[in-house]
Amino acid sequence: MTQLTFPPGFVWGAATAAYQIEGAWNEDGRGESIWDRFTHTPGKIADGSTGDVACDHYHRWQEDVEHMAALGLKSYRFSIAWPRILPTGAPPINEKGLDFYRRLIAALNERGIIPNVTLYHWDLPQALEDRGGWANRDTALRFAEYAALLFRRLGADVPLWVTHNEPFIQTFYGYGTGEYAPGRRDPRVMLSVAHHLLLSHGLAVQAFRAEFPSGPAGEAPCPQIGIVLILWPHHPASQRPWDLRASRFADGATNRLFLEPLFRGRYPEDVLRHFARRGIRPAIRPGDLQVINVPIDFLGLNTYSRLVTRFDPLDLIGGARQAASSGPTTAMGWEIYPPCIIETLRQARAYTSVPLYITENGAAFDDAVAPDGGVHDDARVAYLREHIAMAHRAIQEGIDLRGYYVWTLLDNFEWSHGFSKRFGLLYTDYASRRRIWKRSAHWYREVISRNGLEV
Ligand code: GCO
Repeated sequence: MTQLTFPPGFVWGAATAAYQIEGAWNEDGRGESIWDRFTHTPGKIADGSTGDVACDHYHRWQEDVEHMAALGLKSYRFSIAWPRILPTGAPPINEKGLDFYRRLIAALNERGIIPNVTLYHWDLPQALEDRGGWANRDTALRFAEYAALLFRRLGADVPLWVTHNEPFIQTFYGYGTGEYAPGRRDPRVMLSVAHHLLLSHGLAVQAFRAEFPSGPAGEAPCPQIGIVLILWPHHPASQRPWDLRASRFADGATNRLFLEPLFRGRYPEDVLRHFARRGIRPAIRPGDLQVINVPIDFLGLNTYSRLVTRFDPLDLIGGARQAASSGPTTAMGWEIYPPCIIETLRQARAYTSVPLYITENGAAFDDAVAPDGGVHDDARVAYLREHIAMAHRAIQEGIDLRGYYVWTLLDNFEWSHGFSKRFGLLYTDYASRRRIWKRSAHWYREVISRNGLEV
């Protein structure tokens, strides 16, 4: 057994997202979001469920904060539901919605748990989708207005702000394949959607700097702002040129399409060319890329697995298809591949020297409450142990990794899978909404209290 110790001040966290846990979808003035509309449309969600109640966190948030304190979390990453603040996407403010987050943030700060707040985890106000959603450039301007308002009202109490969570998922699943809200299958708008999401990020960061000008040189700014990307390490299914090309394209469409504009102020040529040949072009205006390329304070990375790609001539958009994985998988069918942590961090480091966080990592398994009342999720403990060990190796390698967040605090609404996939440290009993600590929660509490683990 070796003891792996993390640097002092390493940020141990857990993450959630508003629509996945809050419920109370039409309470206290909250407006309709694209996820409400989507889940209320029959056939969209595997088990026919919705986020109308979800984990009922909106009413049970105090209990949830107590669980976080008992776990010893140093930070809690969550998102704000835009339609709670601005029910139709634009002012006036719904003060009751703002109050909910104000109270949550205060309770976290009182317990020494750093709030890490995402402005957008996919729950666009439906009123904005009705005007074109992210395919409409105006949505980027509305987002900047919403962000500025939150910076003004809550900004100083939140040390870590995130503009977007995984613009890739919103772009491709929301507007390309339609598997996620708003459920549009319109590949022609995909690149414009990505561009408007990125533009809205840049505009929000500008608004943030206007509210919180940088301090003296050499001093870490507080509060800070960044973005969260999902990065998949890509591996070709074989060394044949067409598989290599397909894998390179998959990396371009998922990872480089976002990394390059954010950190180099340009889109990857090969990806643009690939889409242009299929008549898909982003609506870029002069000056946009400078806005997107605005300096940020940190980068958050979500990583779960890797993608092994083989060429597929029938896939008209990508020419790429994911090969079936040979190793063990999670309940999502995702290969368990711990080096995803270090490969993802290395790719990010090639683009930027800002501090990095793993803002999501975790696994779904078919957890059940045992006759003794416990949830013995040994597979999740093993998954987390191996992935956290990789995070430690990355730090040894000199990567400036500042924190690690488990996805997720408690079992919740897993998008188009509904409640059928459990990722939580805490088990949610959906009949009673009771939370039960899984073995992984007890284990993670130990990791946090020792600031490390044994492998
Ligand atoms: C995501 C989302 C989470 C998911 C998680 C598991 O990053 O995709 O942030 O909302 O629930 O990734 O699929």
